[in-house]
Amino acid sequence: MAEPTLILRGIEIHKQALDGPAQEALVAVLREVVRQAPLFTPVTPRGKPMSVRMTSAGKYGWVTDRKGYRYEPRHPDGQPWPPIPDEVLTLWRDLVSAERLPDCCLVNVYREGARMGMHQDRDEADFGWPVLSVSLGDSALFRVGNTTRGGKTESVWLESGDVAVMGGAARLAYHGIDRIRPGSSGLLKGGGRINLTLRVVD
Ligand code: MD6
Ligand code: FE
Repeated sequence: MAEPTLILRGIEIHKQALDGPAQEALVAVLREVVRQAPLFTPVTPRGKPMSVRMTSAGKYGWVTDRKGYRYEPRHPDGQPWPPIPDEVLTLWRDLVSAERLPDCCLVNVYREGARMGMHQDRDEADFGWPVLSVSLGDSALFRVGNTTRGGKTESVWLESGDVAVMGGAARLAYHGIDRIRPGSSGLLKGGGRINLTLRVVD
C-alpha cells in the first residue's frame, strides 16, 4: 500500500486502498462515532450554513461557527469527541507514520447536492504533517489548484475506498469537492458520501 496509484499536483492518491469488506467495517465503526458525536451542520464565520454535515473523533474536532474556524476539544453539545477508531489509525500508520498519530479525524457527510468550496487546510500548528483523506460511498469530483487562490486547477474522481495523502509542497494546495455522483456506490444505505480527514493539530 506504500506506492500511490497516481499523484495529482503532489497529492498521492491510493486507489482502492480499502477493499469492500474494509469499507463496510469502516462504515460500521463510523456509525458508532456518529452515535456518540452526532452530525451537525457547520456555519461559516460569515453565517452561511455549509452543505456538508460534520462531526469529529480524536483529541480535537474541527468546527466552524460565527466565531471562526478552529479546533475544539469538545463537540458543540459539550461532550468530548470519541476516540479515533483503530481501523482509521491503521491507515495513518501504514501511509504516514507510526510515531506520531493524528489528533483529529474530521468526518464530512455529503448528500446529493452537497459540495465543498476551494479551501486550504491551515488551522493546524505544523504543516510538516500531511493530511490523510479517506473516501467512502458515492464518487466525488475533487479539484486541486495551487498554494495561492486562483490559477489553473486539475480534477479527479475520488471513489469509495480511495485514500489521498496531502503532504509536502501539496500540503497547502487549495482543493475542494465540486459535486458527488449520486448512485455511484451502494456502500451507504440511502446513498451519499463520507470523507474522513486525519490531521496532526498541535
Ligand atoms: C473531501 N477533502 O474529500 C474534502 N482536505 O470531501 C478535503 O478537504 C481534504 O481530501 C485535506 C486533505 C485531503 C482532503
Ligand atoms: Fe481540505
